[in-house]
Amino acid sequence: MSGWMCSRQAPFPALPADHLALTKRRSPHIHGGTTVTAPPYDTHCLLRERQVVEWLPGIGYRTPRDADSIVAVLRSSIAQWGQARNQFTLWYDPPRTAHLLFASSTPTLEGCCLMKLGLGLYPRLLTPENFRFARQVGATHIVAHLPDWSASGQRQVPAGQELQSPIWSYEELRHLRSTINSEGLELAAIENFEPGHWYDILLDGPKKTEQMDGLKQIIRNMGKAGIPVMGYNFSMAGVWGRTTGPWARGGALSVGYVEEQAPPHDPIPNGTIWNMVYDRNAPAGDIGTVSSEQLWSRFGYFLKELVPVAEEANVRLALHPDDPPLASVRQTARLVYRPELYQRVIDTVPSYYNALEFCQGTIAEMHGDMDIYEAVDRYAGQDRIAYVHFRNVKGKVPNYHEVFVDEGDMDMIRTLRLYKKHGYDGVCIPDHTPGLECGAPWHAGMAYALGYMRAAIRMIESE
Ligand SMILES: [Mn+2]
Repeated sequence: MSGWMCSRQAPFPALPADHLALTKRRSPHIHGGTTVTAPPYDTHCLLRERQVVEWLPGIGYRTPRDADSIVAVLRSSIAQWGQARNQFTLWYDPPRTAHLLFASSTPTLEGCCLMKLGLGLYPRLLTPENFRFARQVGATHIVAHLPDWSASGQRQVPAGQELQSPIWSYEELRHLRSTINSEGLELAAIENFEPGHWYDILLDGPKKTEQMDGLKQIIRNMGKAGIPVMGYNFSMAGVWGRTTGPWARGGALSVGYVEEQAPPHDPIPNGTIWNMVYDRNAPAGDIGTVSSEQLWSRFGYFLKELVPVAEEANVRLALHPDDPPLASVRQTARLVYRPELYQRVIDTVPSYYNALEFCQGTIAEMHGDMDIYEAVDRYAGQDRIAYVHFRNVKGKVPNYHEVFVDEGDMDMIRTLRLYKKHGYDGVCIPDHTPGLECGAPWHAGMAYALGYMRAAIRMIESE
């Protein structure tokens, strides 16, 4: 590999401004840290305060070459660096250039996986033991699922304020990320605002403007803390109506939506959003009907207000589709219940920072103009997937079951090849899995899914 290395002592060339802009746009995982230690090899690039200085003689952006051959060269180098346990992350921007980025807190990727393996954890699971569990099964990233962080008792919130969910401060977020970093992992994303942060944005209520200011501050705090993605679900009814049964292989318990077993579509009571109570003293009554036009209007307000802040903060907003993907639930319309509706989301405010929390399982449950493979191809091809929920399913709405990653309707390897085709370099997490029959059903289920994913990613990366 020496043929394309430069000397560590060589001066770094200045890059044109448009290149730096591209670099910043394509690298949400670069955070404004301090200069990092370059590996004890010849230096390719150095990350300094959100700037990448790149030096790849002969294969840089000035010399267009086939992206695959560049990546092949980088891969062989990375395999060696990985063994040396240096810290790096790789992405490439086909076909124009290839970059190696060194980030101060990005854990080592062993070998070369453009896709990263992650584990999603609820507040009560955000413990050092579970971080080590994630490392042990090969994950490098954590997604922190925080909709009930305040109410869970895991967060220090003044008495009586847990339902109102004060906005997450920079210090809290920094501490959360540091705790994860200290176990050798990176915090890839936060998933879901707390109901108290934004119920009147969803409901078009009197506190809408005030709560939008709060969301903007959260996004700024996340950017400052170096958390690159905010996953969310723009929905009144949230995840609703699912039942549990022995539907996965061997009678493993899993969830699903079965029309005959679903509860009645009663209207949503006042003071409740997402099946969570934010006001115990709300007046009697319910929120009534929310039409599709009303929902898209509220969503448009949300995006137009928040995306510019997200761009400034270098935090991607990532929308989860509706689960279950019905056109309406409890008399409230749903935003993304067909795969093509994701395009409407993208087109509402075109920006790299208006992105998707791409739930393969939910999309596979949908009817629509395209199947799951066309959906991956389309949205990965637009570089709008911030991270992936990688799970499998049998059936479609209104009757489907979640199953083990290797037994559903979807060819998961085929989907991975499509992510690879588009140079997808984000995180894949198992989302949920059936529980395995043992003393630790959740952990065993996750370990099974992550082991499968790790092997599959390795396999397709070497193709
Ligand atoms: Mn999901």
